Amino acid sequence: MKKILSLALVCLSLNVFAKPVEVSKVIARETIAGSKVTAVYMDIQNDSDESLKLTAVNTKVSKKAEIHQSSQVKCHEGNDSHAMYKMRQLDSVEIPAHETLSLAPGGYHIMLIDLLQPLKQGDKVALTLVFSDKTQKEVTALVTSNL
Ligand SMILES: [Cu+2]
Repeated sequence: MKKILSLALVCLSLNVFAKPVEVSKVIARETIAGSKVTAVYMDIQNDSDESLKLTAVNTKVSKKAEIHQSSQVKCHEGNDSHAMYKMRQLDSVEIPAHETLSLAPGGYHIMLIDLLQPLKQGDKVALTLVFSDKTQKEVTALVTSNL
């Protein structure tokens, strides 16, 4: 009887402290021949009442995984202007309470740097997402060439 009671308490406390984070549409871009970097995209849904930050990403397929943001910048050369994408590394990216953050081409992404081997269409890449509340989430990215 005592055992049943303590089990019930564990379940109850897990429910109370659970931070419902759902990660979906996890995809990685197939590497271009000769390239040792690629980008990973996903949707991160924060169903909790508190804002959460993605602070780090760990993987075994590359030496480094960084959080990046691409932004479009206008370049002017004489009378000519054209748009190009610039990206910068971020320490973290915030997912506000009850919102979904999309990591997508042209915006936020996870950059895999110094890949140990090329990624081909259909490959799967295991990633561990680390959040500001110290929770971690394991996700699998499917490699695709259609990006
Ligand atoms: Cu990048």
